[in-house]
Amino acid sequence: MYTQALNERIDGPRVVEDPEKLAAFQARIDAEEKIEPNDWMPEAYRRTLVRQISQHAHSEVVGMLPEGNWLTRAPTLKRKAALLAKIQDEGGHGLYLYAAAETLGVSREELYEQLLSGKAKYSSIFNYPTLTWADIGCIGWLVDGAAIMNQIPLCRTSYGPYARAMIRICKEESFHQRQGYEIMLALCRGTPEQKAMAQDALNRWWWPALMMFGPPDSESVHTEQSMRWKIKRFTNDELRQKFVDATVPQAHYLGLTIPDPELRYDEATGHWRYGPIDWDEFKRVIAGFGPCNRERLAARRKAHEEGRWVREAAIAHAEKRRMRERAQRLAAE
Ligand code: BYC
Repeated sequence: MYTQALNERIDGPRVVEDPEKLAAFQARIDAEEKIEPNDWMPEAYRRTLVRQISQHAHSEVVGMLPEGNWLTRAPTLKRKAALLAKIQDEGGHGLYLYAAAETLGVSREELYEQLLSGKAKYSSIFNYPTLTWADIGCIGWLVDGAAIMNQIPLCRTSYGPYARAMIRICKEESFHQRQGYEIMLALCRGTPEQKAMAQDALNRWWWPALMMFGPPDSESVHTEQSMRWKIKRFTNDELRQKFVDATVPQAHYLGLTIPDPELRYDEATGHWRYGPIDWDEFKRVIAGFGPCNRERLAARRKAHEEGRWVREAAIAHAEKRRMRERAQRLAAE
């Protein structure tokens, strides 16, 4: 029943599935088997994956923009080389993820069109501006840190191509997080002005980083079903708590203050308890009204337009090659 209900919420006609097939599919999931592209799967499972994987891919390519803003202003050659490598990795992550989504019967062009038209979502975090060099440190430390927390469990997600893509992505994310933390460490050990810049960046990025994990479990539309299908292995709130527990001591090591007056260590549970998150801000940002939504989509549209001649040339070249090969084959016959 829940499968049918889910189908109504996700784009596409409602599909009524064969209960026997559904039960056999769930048994495979429960037995921790990986689902592969040619296996039977409920339509709602396929749509959920296309939605999540494509949003993830879009987040990677939009996520290149806030950091790209600092490439020409990186403080040293070494910093510039590391940042450049990180941004290129993100482009690569987008490509693996679009390829994983394509195994579910959608084309990359179709998915990209959904991003450019504003129909598809991408992570809320990339709609915030990067005002100082410390923001690049915070993106690596907090944004990639949150991404790792969310993505390590995705290496065990039930859909094979997604799980395999995530293994490689997570290795690279780990370097990204370290380079960010190292930027923060250098700033915090620097002049008082540099430390103040690090604190200011933490003040601005902390709450948006917590929002990356998605709405609270009580309001998360997809969590319950995605957990049953083992697409998600932890709920949004569970991952958010793991992130807070891992990150607070790192902030203390830097000598920085987390901008949350209600933050306190709970001896009984061993968890850091945090204050209320501004979910109205989150809703505004994912509805398209964050500080940089327009700018981000405009940049992606411009890049797509400027790359048109490359795509056309590649298609023309492939066509020419195909014709030549065909002519050679005919001549040989
Ligand atoms: N931003 O029912 P829920 C990176 C949407 S890339 C925007 O909990 P779900 C990086 C959600 O899509 C980081 N939208 O959904 C890159 C849904 O809307 P729809 C990206 C959000 O899917 C470059 C609605 O809210 N990571 O780290 O069960 C440089 C209800 O939510 C957000 C991934 O994509 C958000 N933050 O759980 C540096 C990881 N949160 O689709 C770093 C894979 C929720 O019904 N994705 N929404 O219109 C996931 O793990 C899950 O999709 C989420 C959401 C935990 C994000």
